Amino acid sequence: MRIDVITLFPDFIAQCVAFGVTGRAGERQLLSLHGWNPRDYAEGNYRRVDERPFGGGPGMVMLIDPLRAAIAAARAADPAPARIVYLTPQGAPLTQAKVRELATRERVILLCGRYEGVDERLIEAEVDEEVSIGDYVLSGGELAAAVVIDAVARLQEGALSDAESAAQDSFEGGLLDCPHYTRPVEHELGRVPDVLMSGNHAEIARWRRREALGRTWQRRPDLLDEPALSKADHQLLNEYRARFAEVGDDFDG
Ligand code: 6GU
Repeated sequence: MRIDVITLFPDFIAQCVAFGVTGRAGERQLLSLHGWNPRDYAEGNYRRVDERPFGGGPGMVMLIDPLRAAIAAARAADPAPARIVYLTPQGAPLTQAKVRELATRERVILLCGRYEGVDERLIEAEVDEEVSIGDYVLSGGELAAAVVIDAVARLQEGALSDAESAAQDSFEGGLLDCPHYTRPVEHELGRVPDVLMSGNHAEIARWRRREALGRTWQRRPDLLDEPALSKADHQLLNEYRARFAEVGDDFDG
């Protein structure tokens, strides 16, 4: 996959994804990342990329032409057609489903705004979709772009080892992830649930499913489509609820 990022801070994006799984995806050439700075396409001695908004008000708006030239340069660098995604708090919320969809594309161009935003005419002419990473305000799209790149990189075939397999991640089954434990079994902070050391794989899978369902019910009821759950899942969730009613969430068996 190829990702081009239109940003005033290309070095920041490169640094953000230079480590861990995303760094490795780059080294393995599963993902190629290219930054394009609109300032390099701006005119005049001052290389202006922003101006005051018509109608007045605070902040600055990014100019059409430097952005358009940077997008054109990015497009021209590779013949594959690119989807243009603008990172903005006005966008559709980023979900794992959206990440999966973007991850299947051959090419994506991420457009990062700074200041109050980007001239709306540039968005209308060039942008295919607008994406937000949550209901809070960042001072620019760069961190959001790094979030998209990370989430998409780890889904590229070969990016994760078996041990890191994405299949069991939170959200991949529409549920939050179950809790995890490692050595030592006994610690002053508590004991690892016995079932995880039983060697009984069916029981372990059942425990993990119950914890994932229970956590999702407790923490993110908005994600839980109860009517759509299987009979077995209903039973697991009811077990969790019964236990919760009895001992709260510090039960570990
Ligand atoms: Cl994509 N950009 C900015 N500037 N702020 C955000 C955001 C994006 N998503 C949430 N807040």
